[in-house]
Amino acid sequence: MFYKSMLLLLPAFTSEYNVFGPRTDLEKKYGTFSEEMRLEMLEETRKMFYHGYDNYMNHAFPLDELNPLECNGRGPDHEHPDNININDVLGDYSLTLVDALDTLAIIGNYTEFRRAVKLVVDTVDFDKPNVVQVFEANIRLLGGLLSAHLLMDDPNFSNLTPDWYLDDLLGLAHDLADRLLPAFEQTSTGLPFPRVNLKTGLPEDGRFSTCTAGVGSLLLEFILLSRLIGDPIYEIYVRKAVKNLFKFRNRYTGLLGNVIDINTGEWLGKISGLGAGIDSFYEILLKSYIMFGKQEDKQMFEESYASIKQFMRRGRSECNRGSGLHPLYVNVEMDSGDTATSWVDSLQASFPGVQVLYGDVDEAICHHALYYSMWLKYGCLPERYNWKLDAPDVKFYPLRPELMESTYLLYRATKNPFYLHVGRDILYSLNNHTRAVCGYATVHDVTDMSLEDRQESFFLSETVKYLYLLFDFDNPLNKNGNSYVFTTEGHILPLSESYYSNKADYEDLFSILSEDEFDMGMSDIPINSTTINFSPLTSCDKISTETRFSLPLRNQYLQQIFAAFGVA
Ligand code: DMJ
Repeated sequence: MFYKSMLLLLPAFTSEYNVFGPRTDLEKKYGTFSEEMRLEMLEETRKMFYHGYDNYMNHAFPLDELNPLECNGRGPDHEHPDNININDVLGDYSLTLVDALDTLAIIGNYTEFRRAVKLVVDTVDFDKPNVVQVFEANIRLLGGLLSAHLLMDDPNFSNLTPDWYLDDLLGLAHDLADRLLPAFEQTSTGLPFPRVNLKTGLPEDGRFSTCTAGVGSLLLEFILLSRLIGDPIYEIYVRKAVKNLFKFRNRYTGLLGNVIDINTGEWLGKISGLGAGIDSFYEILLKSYIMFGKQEDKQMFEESYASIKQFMRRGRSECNRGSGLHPLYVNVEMDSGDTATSWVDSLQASFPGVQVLYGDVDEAICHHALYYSMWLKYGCLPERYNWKLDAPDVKFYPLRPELMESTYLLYRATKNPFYLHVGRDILYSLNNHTRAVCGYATVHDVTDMSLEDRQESFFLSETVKYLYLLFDFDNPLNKNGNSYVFTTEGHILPLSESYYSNKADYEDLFSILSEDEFDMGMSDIPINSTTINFSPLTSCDKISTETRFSLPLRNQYLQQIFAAFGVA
C-alpha cells in the first residue's frame, strides 16, 4: 500500500545540503535547464495555444466549447436539462473565447485580442433562458470580462485597447452580474443558490444545497465589479455570504464541510478537504485579502489554514527534514478531524500555489512533489487518486490546470530549474496523450489514455497560460509579478491601491448589515497555532540558497516519493 510503503523507504535524514558534494542523478537531471530548451518550450506552448484556440475559432465559435475529436462545437444540452456536467458551465455565450481573452494578451497577440474583444462585444448576449451555475459563470465569464477590461488600461500591456472601446466589457460584466444576483436575494442565510436562469432569475426547481467553493469563491469578481462601477450591492452580498458561511464552521475543529443547505446552514456534506467543492474557498480568502486589504479575509484564511495544518496534514512534520511519511493532506470529517476518505482529488494540486502565496514555500514544495509524482505515473492526474490502494478512484482528466498552476508559482518563488523540468514534462504529456486533430481532448481513462470529445474552456484560460508564463521570462506579467492576482480561473487582475477597503467610498453602507452578522466569533476556536511555524506573507527574497540551487525537495525525499509512485 502506497502510504505505508513510504514509511519503510526512508531512514532518518538530517544532513545539510553541501554545495560542493558530488551530485546525485536526480540533482544532475533537474539541476539545470538550458536557455535553448526554455525557448523551445515557449515555442511549443505557443503552438499548443494556437492549436486549441484556432480550432475553437474555426470549428466551434460562437458556441461555448470545442469538440476536438469531431471538429465541431457545443453549447448547452437543451434536450437534457439535468445534464449539469454540461449545463452548469455552457450557456450560449461563447464561453471559450471570453475565458481566453486575457491569455491572448499574455501571449502577446494584441491584434487577435482586439478582434476577440470586438467579437465578444458584438455577439455575446446573456439574455437567454439558460440555467447555469453561479460559481462557473462568475469565475469563467465575469472574471474573464473584468480581466480583459482592466488590461486595456494597464501600462504593462500598452496599445491593447481598440480605438472604439467604451467600457463595453465592463457593461457586459455588469449585465451578467445582475443576472446572477437573484441567487442571493431569497435565502435567509445569505448563502447563494447554486444556479440561476440567466433570463428569469431563480429556477423553479432550484436546489437548496451548494458547495462551499460555490459560496466562497465570488469575492474577487463581485467586489471588483462594485469598486469599478461604484455600486456596493455586489460586494455586500458576497461579503455577507462568506461571513455567514464561515460562521457555520465547526466550533471545535474550525473546519467547514463541502455541501451546505443555504436555508438552514446545515451541513449536508461533512467532508473537509482541499479539493473539489471547497478548494477555491481558501484560495479566494487569501487573494481577496491581497487585493482589497480587508483584515477579516486574512483572519478567516489564517484560521482555516491553521485548522488545515492541524487536522488534515499527515506525514513527517517538516518537508525537508527528519524521517517518516511524505506529507499528505487528507480529507477529514469536519466535526472531528478524523480521516474521512482514502482518496485525494486532482483539484487539490492547486493548493501548493496557495501555500506559495502565503509564504509557506517548503510545505508547497512537498505538496507539489506528491502531485508531480502522480503526474509522472499516469501522464496526467486522475480526478481522484486512492492513496490506500495506490490506484485511481475516478479516472478522467479534463485538461485541468492545477498542477501547472502550482508549478508556475513555485518556479516564480524559488527560480529553481526543477520546476522548468516539471513544466516540460507536463507539456510533453499533454502533447503526447491529449493532442487531437482539432485541439486538445479530455482523457477519459488515465489507465488506458482513451479520450473524450471535450476541450474545457479552462485549458486555454489556465493550463496553457500558466505553461506559457513559466517559460516566458520576459512576459510583462513576470516582469511585474507583484502587481497582479490570478483569479481561481487564472484571470489576471491588476492590484491597485484604490481597491483597498478603506478607500471604498461606500464603506459606511456596510452598517446596513447588523453587527451580529459581522461577528464571526473567531476567538472561541481552540486552534493550535503552533502548527504554523513559518513566516507567512514574506518576500521571495527569503528563499534559502539551498531551495534555489539544489533540488527543492532534497534528493532522498524526492527519491522516496518517486519510489512510492514507481517513477524513480
Ligand atoms: C477551473 O474552472 C478553476 O480552476 C476552478 O477553480 C476549478 N476547476 C477548474 C479547473 O480544474
